[in-house]
Amino acid sequence: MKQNRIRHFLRGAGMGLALLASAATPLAVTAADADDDKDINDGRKTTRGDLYYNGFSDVIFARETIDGTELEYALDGDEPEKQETLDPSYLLIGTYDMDRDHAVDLVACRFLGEEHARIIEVGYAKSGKMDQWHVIGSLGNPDDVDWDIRCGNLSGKWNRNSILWHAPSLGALGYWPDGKGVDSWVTIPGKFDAKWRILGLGVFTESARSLRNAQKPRDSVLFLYGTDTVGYVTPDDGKFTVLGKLEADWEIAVIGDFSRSGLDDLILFNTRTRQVGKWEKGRAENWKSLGFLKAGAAIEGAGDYDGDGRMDLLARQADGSMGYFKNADLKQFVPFGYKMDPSWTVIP
Ligand SMILES: [Ca+2]
Ligand SMILES: [Ca+2]
Ligand SMILES: [Ca+2]
Repeated sequence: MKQNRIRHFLRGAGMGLALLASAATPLAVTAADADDDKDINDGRKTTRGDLYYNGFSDVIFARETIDGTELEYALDGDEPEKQETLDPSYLLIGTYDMDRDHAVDLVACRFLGEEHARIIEVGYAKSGKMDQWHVIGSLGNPDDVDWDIRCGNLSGKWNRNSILWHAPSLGALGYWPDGKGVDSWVTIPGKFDAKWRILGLGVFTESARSLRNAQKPRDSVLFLYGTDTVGYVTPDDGKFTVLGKLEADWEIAVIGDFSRSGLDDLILFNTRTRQVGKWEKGRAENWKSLGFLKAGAAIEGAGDYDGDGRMDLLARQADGSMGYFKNADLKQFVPFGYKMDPSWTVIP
């Protein structure tokens, strides 16, 4: 598994409301709007990583320095442009649309209070603009529990993203649904201890269908259990379904619906042989080889970089050249025309 270098386990405390009750200064900030609970499909589709909603994925680069996190945005395949540097209290989570305008926002958390770990504030920068920071909620955190915080559509409502919290030391897994804060905490039943590591969120079940029979983008939590078992946990019942086992040197590189089945596929990478493969619809039984990466090349993410409605694989060549494999076809590399040093991480 390629680790996002910007991401690390969070230092924090306690779980959900029980945790909040024990916090010295409980905080709950929620920006609720009038139609908060409505489940509306407006027919528009959010493109992954698309900061300004034009149907072309953008690439967000970040790197950590002593002063904080440097950010650069490469819009629609153009050269990256420097953004303001975030102070070290920020930890980036990823790009998700939190205010339902179909333009993704940069979701992050901040460590506030004494020793910068006592309160975790989760919020988003609208369309990646740091001067438009919106607080989703804050979690009092007196006991320094490590939290892994993620984002995805866990409630199954159209175009609503939730904040997922996982504390292996407590075995706790739960989420703040639909852009709401700590008061709305939903526990996912089960004990998810240190054997459980989140790989990401994705759509792996076909059960969620709307009245119009269109697939709703409800995510499950993709986990690596133990050293080699990949499977997903459904948010309602905490049920774990095994998708497959990773053989030696294989890692999950990317989650995305490349085959346009409505279910997410898993793109796998072999760190020794450099082979790239796919578990179609996430299932190991649907294994397919996609080919081999050149030495020094790496898969960096996924999006629709040419705006044709199909997912492409973002890649970096050995010389730092950024580009994408059209439709995840390793024979069709399309360069963006700029290079990025590997010290720059791509934010999903
Ligand atoms: Ca764009
Ligand atoms: Ca947005
Ligand atoms: Ca495409």
